[in-house]
Amino acid sequence: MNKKRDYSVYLVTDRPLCAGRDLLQIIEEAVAGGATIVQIREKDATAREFYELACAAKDLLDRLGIPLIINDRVDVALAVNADGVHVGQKDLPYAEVRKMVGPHKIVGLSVDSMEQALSVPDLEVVLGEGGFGPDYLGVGPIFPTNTKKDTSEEWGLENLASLRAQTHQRLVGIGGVNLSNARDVIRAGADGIAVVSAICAAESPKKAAEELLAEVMLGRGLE
Ligand code: TZP
Ligand code: MG
Repeated sequence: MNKKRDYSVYLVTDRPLCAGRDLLQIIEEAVAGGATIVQIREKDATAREFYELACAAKDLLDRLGIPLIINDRVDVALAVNADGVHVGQKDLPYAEVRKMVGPHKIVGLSVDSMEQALSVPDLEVVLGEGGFGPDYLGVGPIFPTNTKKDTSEEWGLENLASLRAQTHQRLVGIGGVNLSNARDVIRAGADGIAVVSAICAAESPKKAAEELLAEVMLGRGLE
């Protein structure tokens, strides 16, 4: 199935934040509420644990028609035939990842600073004709967050808006994004919001995703 690539409400998972609840259940509820894409992010899992969780998530998200992205691990993404992979500045370089997964998978790249965001390589040079850039840049943290400890300095809305004015890349804002500021992140120029705790730790992941999607629509000037 050709899944729609929609970054509006991008759920990034974190099992410790799910308070003992089943991750697949949380994903299913979030998608029922309006999450448009899901990234499995496992910082402490073994390769086998990650693989098994990713297989189960792939089955579920294929049924729901929602893209599955794997954080960090290109091998796991390939093994489960995920829809894409997300890498940061300490992971394999973007051009290597693109070579490994081919032109059709989604590849997202985290950028920690304006300098990094504006120096995403010209991939026609790196990969030859037909080489191309990431499907989206993960820009963050936009606001303070307790979910990721080793973050760079916060971007803030002004820097996000400034980046928007200087690049045509698709931008997804992450870090401290919740119901109170999601609309502002979209207004500053992000194409979507990525959230961890705002959905994983919510009492109702479905309601949380529903409300976040409504804020994204309002940020775009749509009801
Ligand atoms: N990358 C930058 S900030 C962050 C990641 C994975 C964590 C965001 O978590 P939360 O709970 O949405 O602030
Ligand atoms: Mg990473």
